[in-house]
Amino acid sequence: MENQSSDFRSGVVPIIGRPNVGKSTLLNRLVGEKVAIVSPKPQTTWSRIMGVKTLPSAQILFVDTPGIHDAPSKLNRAMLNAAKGALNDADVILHMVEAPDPFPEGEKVIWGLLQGITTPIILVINKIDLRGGDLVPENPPPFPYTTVMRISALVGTGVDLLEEAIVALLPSGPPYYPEDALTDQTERFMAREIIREKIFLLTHQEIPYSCAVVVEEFKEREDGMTLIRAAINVEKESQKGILIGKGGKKLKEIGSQARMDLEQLLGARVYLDLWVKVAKDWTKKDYALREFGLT
Ligand SMILES: Nc1nc2c(ncn2[C@@H]2O[C@H](COP(=O)(O)OP(=O)(O)OP(=O)(O)O)[C@@H](O)[C@H]2O)c(=O)[nH]1
Ligand SMILES: [Mg+2]
Repeated sequence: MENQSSDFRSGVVPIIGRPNVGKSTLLNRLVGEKVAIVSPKPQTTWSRIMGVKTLPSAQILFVDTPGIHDAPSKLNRAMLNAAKGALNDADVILHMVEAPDPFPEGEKVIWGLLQGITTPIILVINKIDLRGGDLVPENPPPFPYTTVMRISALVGTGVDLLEEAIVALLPSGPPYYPEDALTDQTERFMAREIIREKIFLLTHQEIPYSCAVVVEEFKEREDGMTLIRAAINVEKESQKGILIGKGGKKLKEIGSQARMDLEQLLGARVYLDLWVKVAKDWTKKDYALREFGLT
Protein backbone atom coordinates (compact mmCIF):
# COMPACT_ATOMS: atom_id res chain seq x y z
CA MET A 1 0.00 0.00 0.00
CA GLU A 2 1.22 3.46 -0.96
CA ASN A 3 1.41 5.12 2.42
CA GLN A 4 3.00 2.15 4.13
CA SER A 5 6.32 3.12 5.65
CA SER A 6 8.17 2.33 8.83
CA ASP A 7 6.92 5.46 10.62
CA PHE A 8 3.25 4.93 9.67
CA ARG A 9 1.00 4.60 12.70
CA SER A 10 -2.28 2.77 13.05
CA GLY A 11 -4.62 1.68 15.80
CA VAL A 12 -8.06 1.14 17.22
CA VAL A 13 -9.65 3.99 19.18
CA PRO A 14 -13.00 3.36 20.90
CA ILE A 15 -15.14 6.31 22.00
CA ILE A 16 -16.99 5.54 25.22
CA GLY A 17 -19.17 7.64 27.49
CA ARG A 18 -22.64 8.09 28.98
CA PRO A 19 -25.62 8.25 26.60
CA ASN A 20 -26.10 11.46 24.60
CA VAL A 21 -22.69 13.08 25.26
CA GLY A 22 -21.96 13.27 21.50
CA LYS A 23 -19.93 10.13 20.68
CA SER A 24 -21.59 9.46 17.32
CA THR A 25 -21.42 13.14 16.38
CA LEU A 26 -17.67 13.02 17.01
CA LEU A 27 -17.25 9.84 14.98
CA ASN A 28 -18.98 11.47 12.00
CA ARG A 29 -16.94 14.66 12.39
CA LEU A 30 -13.65 12.72 12.53
CA VAL A 31 -14.46 10.53 9.54
CA GLY A 32 -15.96 13.45 7.59
CA GLU A 33 -19.07 11.48 6.58
CA LYS A 34 -22.17 10.35 8.38
CA VAL A 35 -21.43 6.76 9.33
CA ALA A 36 -23.26 6.72 12.69
CA ILE A 37 -26.79 7.85 13.44
CA VAL A 38 -27.38 10.78 15.82
CA SER A 39 -30.44 12.00 17.71
CA PRO A 40 -31.22 14.25 20.67
CA LYS A 41 -32.53 11.20 22.56
CA PRO A 42 -30.22 9.15 24.81
CA GLN A 43 -29.35 5.57 23.80
CA THR A 44 -29.57 6.12 20.07
CA THR A 45 -26.55 3.91 19.30
CA TRP A 46 -27.19 0.21 19.99
CA SER A 47 -24.11 -1.48 18.52
CA ARG A 48 -20.45 -0.80 17.80
CA ILE A 49 -19.85 1.26 14.66
CA MET A 50 -16.43 1.61 13.10
CA GLY A 51 -15.29 4.76 11.29
CA VAL A 52 -11.96 4.83 9.47
CA LYS A 53 -9.81 7.96 9.21
CA THR A 54 -6.75 7.78 6.95
CA LEU A 55 -4.15 10.55 7.24
CA PRO A 56 -0.84 10.80 5.32
CA SER A 57 1.01 9.27 8.27
CA ALA A 58 -1.63 7.31 10.18
CA GLN A 59 -4.85 5.33 10.01
CA ILE A 60 -7.22 5.52 12.96
CA LEU A 61 -10.03 3.02 13.40
CA PHE A 62 -12.54 4.83 15.59
CA VAL A 63 -15.20 2.72 17.27
CA ASP A 64 -18.44 4.39 18.34
CA THR A 65 -20.22 2.55 21.15
CA PRO A 66 -23.61 2.56 22.92
CA GLY A 67 -23.85 5.00 25.85
CA ILE A 68 -22.87 3.41 29.16
CA HIS A 69 -25.34 3.64 32.04
CA ASP A 70 -26.58 1.49 34.83
CA ALA A 71 -29.86 -0.17 33.81
CA PRO A 72 -30.84 -3.79 34.25
CA SER A 73 -32.83 -4.60 31.08
CA LYS A 74 -31.57 -7.24 28.66
CA LEU A 75 -31.29 -4.72 25.85
CA ASN A 76 -29.23 -2.41 28.04
CA ARG A 77 -27.03 -5.25 29.11
CA ALA A 78 -26.37 -6.13 25.46
CA MET A 79 -25.53 -2.47 24.79
CA LEU A 80 -23.19 -2.36 27.79
CA ASN A 81 -21.44 -5.51 26.56
CA ALA A 82 -20.97 -3.91 23.14
CA ALA A 83 -19.37 -0.86 24.78
CA LYS A 84 -17.19 -2.94 27.12
CA GLY A 85 -16.09 -5.20 24.27
CA ALA A 86 -14.70 -2.17 22.44
CA LEU A 87 -12.16 -1.63 25.24
CA ASN A 88 -10.38 -4.89 24.40
CA ASP A 89 -7.60 -4.45 21.84
CA ALA A 90 -7.84 -0.65 22.00
CA ASP A 91 -4.67 1.37 21.32
CA VAL A 92 -6.06 4.64 22.71
CA ILE A 93 -9.39 5.10 24.50
CA LEU A 94 -11.50 8.28 24.30
CA HIS A 95 -13.69 8.81 27.35
CA MET A 96 -16.19 11.47 26.34
CA VAL A 97 -18.07 13.62 28.85
CA GLU A 98 -20.15 16.73 28.26
CA ALA A 99 -19.82 20.33 29.39
CA PRO A 100 -20.92 22.15 31.44
CA ASP A 101 -21.33 19.29 33.96
CA PRO A 102 -18.70 16.72 32.96
CA PHE A 103 -18.66 14.50 36.04
CA PRO A 104 -22.18 13.64 37.24
CA GLU A 105 -22.84 10.67 39.52
CA GLY A 106 -23.28 8.31 36.54
CA GLU A 107 -19.65 8.74 35.53
CA LYS A 108 -18.61 6.33 38.31
CA VAL A 109 -19.81 3.36 36.26
CA ILE A 110 -17.34 4.28 33.53
CA TRP A 111 -14.43 4.92 35.89
CA GLY A 112 -15.16 1.45 37.27
CA LEU A 113 -14.83 -0.04 33.77
CA LEU A 114 -11.61 1.84 33.06
CA GLN A 115 -9.98 0.86 36.36
CA GLY A 116 -6.74 -1.02 35.82
CA ILE A 117 -6.66 -0.51 32.04
CA THR A 118 -3.12 0.41 30.95
CA THR A 119 -4.06 1.75 27.47
CA PRO A 120 -3.71 5.56 27.16
CA ILE A 121 -7.07 7.20 27.95
CA ILE A 122 -7.94 10.70 26.74
CA LEU A 123 -10.70 12.58 28.56
CA VAL A 124 -12.69 14.41 25.88
CA ILE A 125 -14.90 17.19 27.24
CA ASN A 126 -17.49 17.79 24.49
CA LYS A 127 -20.14 20.49 23.91
CA ILE A 128 -17.90 23.40 24.93
CA ASP A 129 -20.05 25.55 22.61
CA LEU A 130 -22.93 25.33 25.13
CA ARG A 131 -23.56 28.08 27.67
CA GLY A 132 -21.04 27.56 30.47
CA GLY A 133 -19.17 25.03 28.36
CA ASP A 134 -16.02 27.15 28.34
CA LEU A 135 -15.69 27.00 32.14
CA VAL A 136 -12.96 24.66 33.30
CA PRO A 137 -14.30 22.36 36.07
CA GLU A 138 -13.01 23.41 39.50
CA ASN A 139 -12.00 19.93 40.55
CA PRO A 140 -9.62 17.92 38.40
CA PRO A 141 -11.10 14.68 37.07
CA PRO A 142 -10.71 11.95 39.70
CA PHE A 143 -9.03 9.59 37.25
CA PRO A 144 -5.47 9.43 35.86
CA TYR A 145 -6.06 10.41 32.22
CA THR A 146 -3.16 10.61 29.77
CA THR A 147 -4.47 13.99 28.68
CA VAL A 148 -7.61 16.14 28.63
CA MET A 149 -9.01 17.71 25.43
CA ARG A 150 -11.91 20.15 25.13
CA ILE A 151 -13.97 20.06 21.95
CA SER A 152 -17.24 20.77 20.26
CA ALA A 153 -18.04 17.80 18.03
CA LEU A 154 -21.00 19.72 16.64
CA VAL A 155 -19.10 22.87 15.64
CA GLY A 156 -15.69 21.24 15.11
CA THR A 157 -13.72 23.22 17.70
CA GLY A 158 -10.67 21.36 18.98
CA VAL A 159 -11.25 18.26 16.84
CA ASP A 160 -8.00 18.67 14.84
CA LEU A 161 -6.01 18.99 18.06
CA LEU A 162 -7.72 15.89 19.43
CA GLU A 163 -6.79 13.99 16.28
CA GLU A 164 -3.15 15.06 16.65
CA ALA A 165 -3.10 13.95 20.28
CA ILE A 166 -4.50 10.55 19.27
CA VAL A 167 -1.97 10.03 16.46
CA ALA A 168 0.89 10.86 18.85
CA LEU A 169 -0.25 7.98 21.10
CA LEU A 170 -0.73 5.37 18.35
CA PRO A 171 1.76 2.56 17.85
CA SER A 172 3.67 2.09 14.59
CA GLY A 173 1.86 -0.19 12.20
CA PRO A 174 0.53 -0.52 8.66
CA PRO A 175 -2.95 0.61 7.60
CA TYR A 176 -5.69 -1.98 8.14
CA TYR A 177 -8.03 -0.69 5.42
CA PRO A 178 -7.67 0.89 1.96
CA GLU A 179 -7.25 4.66 2.24
CA ASP A 180 -10.71 5.46 0.88
CA ALA A 181 -12.52 3.19 3.38
CA LEU A 182 -14.87 4.99 5.77
CA THR A 183 -16.48 2.14 7.67
CA ASP A 184 -16.68 -1.64 7.81
CA GLN A 185 -20.48 -1.56 7.94
CA THR A 186 -22.48 -3.23 5.20
CA GLU A 187 -25.07 -1.23 3.26
CA ARG A 188 -27.69 -3.50 4.78
CA PHE A 189 -26.59 -2.55 8.31
CA MET A 190 -26.50 1.14 7.40
CA ALA A 191 -30.03 0.87 6.03
CA ARG A 192 -31.17 -0.54 9.38
CA GLU A 193 -29.48 2.31 11.20
CA ILE A 194 -30.96 5.02 8.97
CA ILE A 195 -34.47 3.66 9.56
CA ARG A 196 -33.75 3.58 13.32
CA GLU A 197 -32.58 7.18 13.21
CA LYS A 198 -35.83 8.36 11.66
CA ILE A 199 -37.79 6.43 14.30
CA PHE A 200 -35.71 8.16 17.01
CA LEU A 201 -36.30 11.56 15.43
CA LEU A 202 -40.01 11.17 14.71
CA THR A 203 -41.44 9.15 17.62
CA HIS A 204 -41.47 9.72 21.35
CA GLN A 205 -41.49 8.22 24.84
CA GLU A 206 -40.89 4.47 24.80
CA ILE A 207 -41.52 3.95 21.08
CA PRO A 208 -37.93 4.34 19.75
CA TYR A 209 -36.70 1.97 22.47
CA SER A 210 -39.30 -0.63 21.52
CA CYS A 211 -38.43 -0.82 17.82
CA ALA A 212 -36.07 -3.45 16.42
CA VAL A 213 -35.50 -2.93 12.72
CA VAL A 214 -34.67 -5.98 10.59
CA VAL A 215 -33.77 -5.54 6.92
CA GLU A 216 -35.37 -8.57 5.30
CA GLU A 217 -34.57 -7.86 1.69
CA PHE A 218 -31.95 -5.67 0.00
CA LYS A 219 -31.82 -6.08 -3.74
CA GLU A 220 -30.48 -4.06 -6.64
CA ARG A 221 -32.99 -4.40 -9.42
CA GLU A 222 -32.14 -4.46 -13.11
CA ASP A 223 -33.76 -1.06 -13.63
CA GLY A 224 -31.13 0.43 -11.25
CA MET A 225 -33.51 0.81 -8.34
CA THR A 226 -32.63 -0.70 -4.97
CA LEU A 227 -35.43 -2.52 -3.21
CA ILE A 228 -35.22 -2.51 0.59
CA ARG A 229 -37.81 -4.30 2.68
CA ALA A 230 -37.57 -3.88 6.44
CA ALA A 231 -39.67 -5.01 9.37
CA ILE A 232 -40.01 -2.83 12.43
CA ASN A 233 -40.65 -5.11 15.39
CA VAL A 234 -42.49 -3.51 18.29
CA GLU A 235 -43.22 -4.99 21.70
CA LYS A 236 -46.99 -4.67 21.78
CA GLU A 237 -50.05 -4.04 19.66
CA SER A 238 -50.64 -0.50 21.02
CA GLN A 239 -47.15 0.56 19.87
CA LYS A 240 -47.92 -0.71 16.39
CA GLY A 241 -50.82 1.72 16.15
CA ILE A 242 -48.72 4.66 17.35
CA LEU A 243 -45.88 3.87 14.96
CA ILE A 244 -48.17 3.57 11.96
CA GLY A 245 -50.10 6.69 12.97
CA LYS A 246 -53.45 8.01 11.78
CA GLY A 247 -54.03 6.88 8.21
CA GLY A 248 -50.48 5.53 8.13
CA LYS A 249 -49.05 9.05 8.33
CA LYS A 250 -46.26 8.43 10.84
CA LEU A 251 -44.87 5.35 9.11
CA LYS A 252 -45.02 7.16 5.77
CA GLU A 253 -43.00 10.04 7.20
CA ILE A 254 -40.39 7.66 8.65
CA GLY A 255 -40.22 5.86 5.31
CA SER A 256 -39.89 8.95 3.16
CA GLN A 257 -37.14 10.52 5.33
CA ALA A 258 -35.26 7.21 5.48
CA ARG A 259 -35.60 6.75 1.72
CA MET A 260 -34.05 10.16 1.02
CA ASP A 261 -31.01 9.33 3.17
CA LEU A 262 -30.71 5.87 1.65
CA GLU A 263 -30.77 7.29 -1.87
CA GLN A 264 -27.94 9.63 -0.93
CA LEU A 265 -25.96 6.82 0.68
CA LEU A 266 -26.40 4.36 -2.17
CA GLY A 267 -26.39 6.86 -5.04
CA ALA A 268 -29.42 5.06 -6.46
CA ARG A 269 -33.16 5.33 -6.40
CA VAL A 270 -34.63 3.34 -3.53
CA TYR A 271 -37.95 1.61 -3.11
CA LEU A 272 -38.37 1.30 0.65
CA ASP A 273 -41.02 -1.02 1.99
CA LEU A 274 -41.51 -0.74 5.76
CA TRP A 275 -43.90 -2.89 7.72
CA VAL A 276 -44.62 -3.09 11.41
CA LYS A 277 -45.07 -6.31 13.34
CA VAL A 278 -45.43 -7.26 16.97
CA ALA A 279 -42.70 -9.40 18.55
CA LYS A 280 -44.20 -9.56 22.01
CA ASP A 281 -41.85 -8.22 24.73
CA TRP A 282 -38.81 -8.74 22.50
CA THR A 283 -36.57 -6.51 24.67
CA LYS A 284 -36.93 -9.07 27.46
CA LYS A 285 -36.03 -12.14 25.41
CA ASP A 286 -32.49 -13.31 24.70
CA TYR A 287 -33.41 -15.16 21.54
CA ALA A 288 -35.15 -12.09 20.12
CA LEU A 289 -32.12 -9.88 20.82
CA ARG A 290 -29.98 -12.45 19.00
CA GLU A 291 -32.40 -12.71 16.12
CA PHE A 292 -32.49 -8.92 15.74
CA GLY A 293 -28.68 -8.72 15.70
CA LEU A 294 -28.40 -6.90 19.02
CA THR A 295 -26.15 -9.31 20.91
N1 LIG B 1 -24.33 21.78 21.53
C1 LIG B 1 -23.75 20.65 21.17
N2 LIG B 1 -24.51 19.56 20.96
C2 LIG B 1 -23.87 18.41 20.59
C3 LIG B 1 -22.46 18.33 20.46
N3 LIG B 1 -22.15 17.07 20.11
C4 LIG B 1 -23.32 16.38 20.02
N4 LIG B 1 -24.36 17.20 20.31
C5 LIG B 1 -25.79 16.85 20.32
O1 LIG B 1 -26.02 15.91 21.37
C6 LIG B 1 -27.07 15.00 20.99
C7 LIG B 1 -26.56 13.57 21.13
O2 LIG B 1 -25.55 13.35 20.17
P1 LIG B 1 -25.08 11.89 19.77
O3 LIG B 1 -23.87 12.03 18.91
O4 LIG B 1 -26.23 11.08 19.26
O5 LIG B 1 -24.66 11.35 21.22
P2 LIG B 1 -24.15 9.87 21.62
O6 LIG B 1 -23.16 10.03 22.71
O7 LIG B 1 -23.72 9.12 20.41
O8 LIG B 1 -25.49 9.26 22.22
P3 LIG B 1 -25.93 7.70 22.40
O9 LIG B 1 -25.73 7.01 21.10
O10 LIG B 1 -27.35 7.83 22.75
O11 LIG B 1 -25.10 7.17 23.51
C8 LIG B 1 -27.46 15.37 19.57
O12 LIG B 1 -28.59 16.19 19.63
C9 LIG B 1 -26.25 16.14 19.06
O13 LIG B 1 -26.55 17.07 18.05
C10 LIG B 1 -21.69 19.52 20.69
O14 LIG B 1 -20.47 19.57 20.58
N5 LIG B 1 -22.40 20.63 21.05
MG1 LIG C 1 -24.46 7.41 19.59
